[in-house]
Amino acid sequence: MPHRLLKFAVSKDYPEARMFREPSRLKDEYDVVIIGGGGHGLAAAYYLALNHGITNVAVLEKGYLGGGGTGRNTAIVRSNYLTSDGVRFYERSRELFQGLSRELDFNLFYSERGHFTLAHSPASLNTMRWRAEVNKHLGIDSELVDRAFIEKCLPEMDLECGGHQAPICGALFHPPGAIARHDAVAWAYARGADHRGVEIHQKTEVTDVEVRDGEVAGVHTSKGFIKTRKVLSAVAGWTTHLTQMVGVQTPLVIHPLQAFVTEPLKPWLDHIVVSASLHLYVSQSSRGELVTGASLDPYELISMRSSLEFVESLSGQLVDLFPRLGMVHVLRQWAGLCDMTPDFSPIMGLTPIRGFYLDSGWGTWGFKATPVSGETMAHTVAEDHPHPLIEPFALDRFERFQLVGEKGAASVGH
Ligand code: FAD
Ligand code: PYC
Repeated sequence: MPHRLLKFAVSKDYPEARMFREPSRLKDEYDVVIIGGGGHGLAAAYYLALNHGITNVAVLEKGYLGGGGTGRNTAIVRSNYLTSDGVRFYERSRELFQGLSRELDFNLFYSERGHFTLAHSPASLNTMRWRAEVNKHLGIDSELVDRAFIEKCLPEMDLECGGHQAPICGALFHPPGAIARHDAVAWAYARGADHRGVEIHQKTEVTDVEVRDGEVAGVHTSKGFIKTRKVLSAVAGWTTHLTQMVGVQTPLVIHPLQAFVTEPLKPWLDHIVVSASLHLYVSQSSRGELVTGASLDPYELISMRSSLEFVESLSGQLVDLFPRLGMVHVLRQWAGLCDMTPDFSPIMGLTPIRGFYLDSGWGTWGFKATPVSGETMAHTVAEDHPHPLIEPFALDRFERFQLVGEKGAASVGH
């Protein structure tokens, strides 16, 4: 054991520094209140302080930091989307992710693995080709690959899928596709925001938002009323609760999404593999666990219960693709809430209530957007004007029929 670690273990003279302060009470008033201590809310707080010098900010979290989707996702980061608006947005996030461990002085275990989206039919190969062309046009490393290439990179995979599914005929390959340590992203942004003066209040629930004459006047919380003229809602799967409080209508529907991890194995799967036809994706974490999931539970529900049916069906599909996994044990499973939009793109920016800003519609795709959503929402709140990168994601696009269709690029088939 290293000497320094031993010193920490046995001596009271070297207490572990706390990640961030635990403020004892709420102030009467803040310049900005951020609802939700997930990655998005904390990143927005960090960039408000860093880029705009706004530090009289409170992040209010009803549970614990990262206890929502941020600590429940499968940590895939990529920018191989289908629309130019989507590609530009997620690519900015990927760029920020690349330098984030250094910037926040916190090891986020960001690991570039290469991301395969498998095609099992000529039709899905066509979608992959379309994505590859859009991606390449915008300077993203992304290309169509054939069976020989896939076999070379993924020798353990059965391209015939055990004869139970249509064979794999090609794939979209995105070399910069990466994974990261999801909850560390929340902690690192929290620490960065705290160091710059932002207050983070856990176990503090927002129970109502006070609106007077169409403008935000404050928030009611489980610990009392706070005055503020700017509220950022960054609550992902709970967004419909918040929008009901202020009377803003959105097309969001909430579905559970489940995942499981296996016992840890020696490293053998370098890449991230997604099959829309098999409704599954899998990667191997730095701890050796296989992290895997499927498509959404097919019903609207605000519940984070997981089911045996999910593990049974996903395991079967996984073994079709990787027969050796038949002997591997499942370690744990869980579910999270996904605020789904009709076009599989987020809803970000201003709302009809002055001073009420939305960072929502993160569905199954929001972890990778954590840095860019923080950066662009901080700009939007500070300037009271949408950042150019999020203009396409405005709430009123549904009235203007200007959807940003990303269904064909959103993780597994839904
Ligand atoms: P959250 O992390 O959910 O944070 C919202 C917070 O708000 C919560 O902590 C909640 O407690 C708090 N809150 C709610 N209401 C209130 C209130 N009234 N007062 C105070 N606090 C409140 N995305 C990817 O990009 N890649 C993936 O690989 C991926 N995999 C996923 C796998 C699963 C199983 C799931 C469920 C999701 C996955 N996602 C993925 C999506 C991703 O997890 C989310 O989009 C993302 O985490 C949203 O982050 P957030 O900070 O906006 O919200
Ligand atoms: O957005 O890449 C993604 C993803 C994978 C699994 C869930 N979301």
